[in-house]
Amino acid sequence: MKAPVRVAVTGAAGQIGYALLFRIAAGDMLGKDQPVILHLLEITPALDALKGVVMELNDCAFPLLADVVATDDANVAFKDVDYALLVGARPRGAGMERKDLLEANGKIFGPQGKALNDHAKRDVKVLVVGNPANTNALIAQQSAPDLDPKCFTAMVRLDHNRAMSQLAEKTGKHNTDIKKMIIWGNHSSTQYPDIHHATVDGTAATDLVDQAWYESDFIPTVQQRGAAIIKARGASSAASAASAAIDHMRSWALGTDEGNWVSMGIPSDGSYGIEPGVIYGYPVTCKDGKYAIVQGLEINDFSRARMDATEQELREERSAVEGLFAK
Ligand code: NAX
Repeated sequence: MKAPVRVAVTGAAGQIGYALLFRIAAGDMLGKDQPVILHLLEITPALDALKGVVMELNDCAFPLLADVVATDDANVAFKDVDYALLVGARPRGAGMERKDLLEANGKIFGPQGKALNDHAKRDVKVLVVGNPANTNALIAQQSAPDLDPKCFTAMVRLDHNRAMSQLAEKTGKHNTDIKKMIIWGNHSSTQYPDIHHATVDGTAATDLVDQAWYESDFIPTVQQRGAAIIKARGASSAASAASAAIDHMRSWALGTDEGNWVSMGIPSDGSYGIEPGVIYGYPVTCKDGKYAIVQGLEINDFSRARMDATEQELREERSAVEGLFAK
């Protein structure tokens, strides 16, 4: 059996946390041969609830769960961690403008970035789930000057999975038949789900669906899926978000399948003409614990306009938070 790795989860007593921790402890994220020590971070008022979650984790008697650390101190939560899933965030309150939301989250992700900088393993893999995920990831990254900027990623995998599921349903195939889906840009309603490179059971997706469906049905459905779930369930996506977080980390740590790729929000290096530095959804392949942007894809005018629109939103978000990086 391998030596245990340390996995931090913030917002651990929240609804995504509740759907996430048990799957990590069961080995779904890092494999059935990889023991884990869970580091759970919550705000002080949620520590009692967190205690209950820890009791349940223990009651599962998971063979792979080596230990649990539960705390309200980020310096303890991120000590020596190999993986960090930043789920806890400040939700948008009534009458809150986007700027207020970014600022409130800056107060969370700045200090957490600094704590990761000071305490985490040097090759820590950080996934930000808490919204606005891309810009929260940027704040944490900019507050961690001693860590490689590539350690910080944001989750667009739920959007990626939603897009695969929609295309599978439309074409009467299974989601395992869908390859090479892409979510470009921000995890927000400006995200661009791109099927131009996708295949369905080996056939180009664009040969199987018409442009009207793609433009007027598929794209808005994927972009607004989160809102549709809130309307139906009376609560935001939790199990599917947790599942996507598991998928994101698993791909990053254990690699992507040959002949396929996944979408990850990562620091732009200027690929595809995107402003360097913003955390942008890209198609990536992963190998040996590292991700690489898929290069050389042809981008038509339809895609270009949408990729630029979501980039513009990320540039604006970045301008709004530039003063919030923790030093
Ligand atoms: P919950 O409100 O159920 O849970 C959040 C938890 O975070 C709470 O227990 C809270 O006490 C804790 N928390 C708040 N501030 C904290 C801090 N500074 N340190 C540690 N813990 C803190 O929300 P949940 O439904 O679990 O969603 C969590 C986040 O995921 C939200 O920001 C949500 O918008 C975001 N989502 C992101 C998605 C994505 O695809 N990137 C999809 C799902 C989800 O909407």
